[in-house]
Amino acid sequence: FLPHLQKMEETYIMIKPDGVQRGLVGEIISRFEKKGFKMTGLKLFKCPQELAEEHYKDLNSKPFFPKLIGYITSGPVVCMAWEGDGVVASARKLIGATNPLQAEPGTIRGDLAVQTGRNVVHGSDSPENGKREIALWFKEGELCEWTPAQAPWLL
Ligand code: FUP
Repeated sequence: FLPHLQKMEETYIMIKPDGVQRGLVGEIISRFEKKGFKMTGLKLFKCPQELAEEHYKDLNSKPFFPKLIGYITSGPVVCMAWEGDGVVASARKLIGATNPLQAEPGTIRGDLAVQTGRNVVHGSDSPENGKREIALWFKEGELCEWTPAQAPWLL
């Protein structure tokens, strides 16, 4: 058992096309940075149809599925991988409820969105899905292992 070789918990965060179109990229990234999580992947990317369908495959029987795929593939998204203890649940708290009208003020959706179908950001719902989604959206070599130089106040 080599605990130092165990990978830290990670989550896949994606700024959806409305977030990019509305110029909210910096604002959204900033919330995760300020919280103190570590970014390990970042790219602007136009999502192909098949990838959108694979990412949301658990929802493929829902009536809103075709609209959801149309939305996600309508323009570039910002793909991110973030790492840290408890990052999956914490990121979902920062993001807020799926329906932005129910999301608490102070959360990303609570502050910046009004429609479920335009809720500006995605976050993985479990550590397993975090790994699955990072593997789905990033190629090997696109992720960056690094040690923050001067952040003892966060560790
Ligand atoms: P979340 O984990 O908060 O992103 O929510 P879900 O996985 O339940 O839903 C994924 C995406 O499907 C949401 F971000 C928006 C879309 N959706 C709808 O468009 N209509 C619905 O009724 C529910 C979800």
